[in-house]
Amino acid sequence: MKRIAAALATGVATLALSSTAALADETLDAVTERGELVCGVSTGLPGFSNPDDSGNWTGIDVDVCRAVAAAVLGDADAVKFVPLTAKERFTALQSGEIDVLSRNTTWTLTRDTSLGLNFTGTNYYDGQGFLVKKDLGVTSATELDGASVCIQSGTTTELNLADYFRFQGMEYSPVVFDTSDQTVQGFASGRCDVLTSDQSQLYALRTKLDNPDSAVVLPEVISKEPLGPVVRQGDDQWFNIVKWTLFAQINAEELGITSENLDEMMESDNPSIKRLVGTEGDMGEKLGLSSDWAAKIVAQVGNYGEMFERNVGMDTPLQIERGLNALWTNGGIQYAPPIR
Ligand SMILES: N[C@@H](CCC(=O)N[C@@H](CS)C(=O)NCC(=O)O)C(=O)O
Repeated sequence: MKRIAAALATGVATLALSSTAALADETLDAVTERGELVCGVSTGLPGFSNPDDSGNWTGIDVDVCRAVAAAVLGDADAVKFVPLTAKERFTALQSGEIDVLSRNTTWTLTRDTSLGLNFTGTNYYDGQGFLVKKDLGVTSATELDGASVCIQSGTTTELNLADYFRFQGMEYSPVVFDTSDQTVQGFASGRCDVLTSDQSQLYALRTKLDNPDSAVVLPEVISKEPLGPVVRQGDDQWFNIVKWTLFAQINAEELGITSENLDEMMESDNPSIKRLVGTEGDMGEKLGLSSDWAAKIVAQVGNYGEMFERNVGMDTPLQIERGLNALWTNGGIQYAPPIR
């Protein structure tokens, strides 16, 4: 009896192992063969993922895709961007239409478990806020009883809004849209008193108003919205590659390695720098990549700080301070495990 049970258990273990083995490496192989990474992004959100008139995509989420392409294919431009609404995004990843989802997506327990997906990290720490017309004279979210609220379907924003109003004992009427452009148009044309979304996006959406100064962001932040890249469950190698791409950028900032000084850094004697840029050790090999995988990321996309400043920082129309997204050594919470 015991022997049968043991044999059965071994059989089950073998079965489990071989099915995992069948899935392993699938995405890396597919991307390498295709010569292009397929990345799911938003339909258009300044600073995060936004196409210009000629179809060139920019933003901090777009740069995450470019960094993965630099690490895997050695070319940050070898990316096909697939614009997705909030409602479409998870199905696109589950079905294999995209290799990575990098679309201001909040990491939650439900999404990390029951959707069959894995969040790989946080490229932007956000929180939900409210944008109101200045002439409404409202200075706090607690004064919003009875308001109509423009909101996007299929988001954590919808769920947090319901929680917040219920907990405050306030009423509201939701005005629901599918894309951010529709949501901001709804707000601009007076369909609602208030627009709610992740705070970073409020600043981005405000730039789309005819007169951005006619609207103000209220001080309350009603939720935690850690936004990050997502992959399918079942391909641990790909999960590691996407996860360590962002960690490499954060570590590069911490070590002072930038796209500008990378050549100098290739000559450094600092063991941590040597491991990151690939002049010592076999970190790339462990990921199934070349030894200069992280050097390529930094050369072509930059470190985390460069990526942040270029897309959403103080010199951009969004003018967002590093705040929570500063490195842990600088009063923020961006912290990456060591490359060793
Ligand atoms: N972070 C939240 C909200 C994400 C979201 O989709 N927000 C809207 C705010 S307007 C957006 O980004 N829309 C961009 C688009 O329509 O493509 C989530 O993961 O559910």
